[in-house]
Parts: sequence; C-alpha cells; structure tokens
Amino acid sequence: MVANWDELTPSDPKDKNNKLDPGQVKGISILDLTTVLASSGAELTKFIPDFKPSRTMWLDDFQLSTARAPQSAGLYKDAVASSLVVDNFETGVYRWMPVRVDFAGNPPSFALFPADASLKILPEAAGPGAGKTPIEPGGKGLRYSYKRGAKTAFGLNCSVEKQDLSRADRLRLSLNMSQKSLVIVQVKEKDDSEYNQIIMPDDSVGWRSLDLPLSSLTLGENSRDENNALDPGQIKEISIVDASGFLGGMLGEGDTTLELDAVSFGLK
Ligand SMILES: [Ca+2]
Ligand SMILES: [Ca+2]
Repeated sequence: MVANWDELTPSDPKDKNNKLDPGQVKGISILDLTTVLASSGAELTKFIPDFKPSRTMWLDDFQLSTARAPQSAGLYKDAVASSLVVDNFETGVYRWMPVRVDFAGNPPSFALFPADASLKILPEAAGPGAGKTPIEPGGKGLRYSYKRGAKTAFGLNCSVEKQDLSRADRLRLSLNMSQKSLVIVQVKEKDDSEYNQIIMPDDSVGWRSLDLPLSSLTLGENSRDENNALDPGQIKEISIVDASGFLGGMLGEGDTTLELDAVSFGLK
C-alpha cells in the first residue's frame, strides 16, 4: 500500500492547521486495531466471527518517497469544481468495513469482517473508465463477495467523520452488483440520523455511475432528525447495503459480489 501525507486524517482535533506537516513528523506507528479493541474488553468474538487472539504482523519494504503517490482520498480540484474524494481504491488502502446483519433474531445481530465474506481491492473490480483523475472510475476498485440469504443484509461502511463536508452537495459513486439486488446507499449524520437512496433491483446489475444530490436522499423510516434535513457538515459515515434479504427470497440468493469505485462528494 502507499499513501500521501495529506491523505492521512488527523486523530488530534487540536492540530493547528488540521493537516500533517512532513517536516514535523517525529514517529510512525502501525497498530493492529483488533488487539487495541481486545485490550479494551470489547467482546470481539461477537463482532468478528473468526477472531484469533494470537496474531502476527509482517512489515517489509518500508519507504519514504519524495515522489507523490496516486491520490486515493482527500480534496481534489479541477478547472470547474472541487471534490472530496472518499476513495478510489488506487493505493490499496482499505477504508471500508465489511458488515453482515442478521435479522432472524430480535434484536438483529451484527458481524464485522464476516468470516463467510471477502473484501479485496483489485484491477478487475474497477469501474469502467481510465481513472485519469481521482474522481473518475478505473484503475482499481473494491470487491465485496458474500453468500446472501433470507433475513441477512451485507454492507460496507466508511467513516468520513474527520472530513470537512460542510460544502458537500452531491455524492458520486460507481456501483456494480453481480445479480439483481435491492441496494441502499446511506449517509449518516453525527447524531445517527440516516438518509437513504434506494437502488431498485432492475437498476442494480452492471456498472452504474450514480451522481446523487444530497437533497434527494430521504430520511430513513426508523430514523429521527431534529431538523428533518441532511446537514452536509454533520455527515459521519457512508454505507452501501445489499438489503435483498428483506424481500423474502424474491431476489436470488447465494454467491454475490458488490463492486465499488470512485466514491466522492461534489463540493459547492
Ligand atoms: Ca479506482
Ligand atoms: Ca439534520
């Protein structure tokens, strides 16, 4: 994997200019978040089905380069507009969390990194395009493979909590389902209000390039929001959910792939 300094997000909200200054770097850490969570007492086996406490981390070919890497996230400006790239998958960094939700029980149960699913960044999973700019599909994309069934949903979550989205007015992404699916594109505010765009089964197969005005997303049925409006500056998370399992077997079950590329917000 490779990343530019300016694609790293600050974990300290008190940083003066809200970006990493290469001349100020004094150390680099690589953390296995699973072990961090385990030491916090979280019941990981409940969320990560194949969690093993004994883990090995391998590190090789570590380099600091003066050449700029392809940009896979962050602010991008062209002659006409500004965008905030959420992910175009060009640098092999994984920013999306795979999730499975089982509705058979009450309450529903959640599994992060479900054992029966796989997540890969691949050239074969790229959207159609030359990927000439960070906001265009092409190059590499993300492939989420899983076996779907009744009363089960599979989704991908990406946190954008550290990004300044106050000027965002559109969400763009390229999406490809391997079989007819009911897909929900969901944007969540910091207070957990959920806003959705539903992709109907007949519009889901083959690459779709979506360009959604944020004002067209609608508040989820089970969601409350104090002002009933999606406030871009409050957006903390994007989810892409295959909710076909809700339809009681109307859509096909079994092996399914969800491919994603070129996710960005258009800025005003
Ligand atoms: Ca790409
Ligand atoms: Ca709101």
